[in-house]
Amino acid sequence: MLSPIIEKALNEQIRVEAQSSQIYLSMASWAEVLGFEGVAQFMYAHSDEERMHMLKLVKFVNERGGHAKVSALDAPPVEFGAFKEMFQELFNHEVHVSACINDLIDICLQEKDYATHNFLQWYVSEQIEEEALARNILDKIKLIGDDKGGFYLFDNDIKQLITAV
Ligand code: OFO
Repeated sequence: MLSPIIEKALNEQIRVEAQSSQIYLSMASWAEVLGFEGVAQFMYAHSDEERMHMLKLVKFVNERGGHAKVSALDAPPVEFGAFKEMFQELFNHEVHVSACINDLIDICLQEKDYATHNFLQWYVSEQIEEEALARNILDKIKLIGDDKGGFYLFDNDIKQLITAV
């Protein structure tokens, strides 16, 4: 059984994951409109992955006797400047999500909710991977700089970084 404090905190994380999915969907659409098919595919897949993170939390909350709630989301930006800025934003957002997970884990320890603490370990590992992936992409983009040919190759190569949802 979830305490009201844990239920509220998990519902907030459901909103964070849904918001992440929306932001990456908007990034995907922007990249697609600009004709960068690989980046668009990567972002669409990433958006799906965030939705899966959200659904996993929804199921957990309901299985533990709580009520997972679907809340309003902020509209994400529709344009992202340059790809370097877009991937920087993706990295910053993942760092923010990691901080949210850490806060959630703190609350679990305060509440002595070891079942939720255990469930959240999956998210801890996932965030390590996601931050590393975002950092890796950002490093590549910085190396490419203004080289259009390099970016064309990157747009093709990024498809290989799509992880199974
Ligand atoms: Fe990429 O954040 Fe979910 O967990």
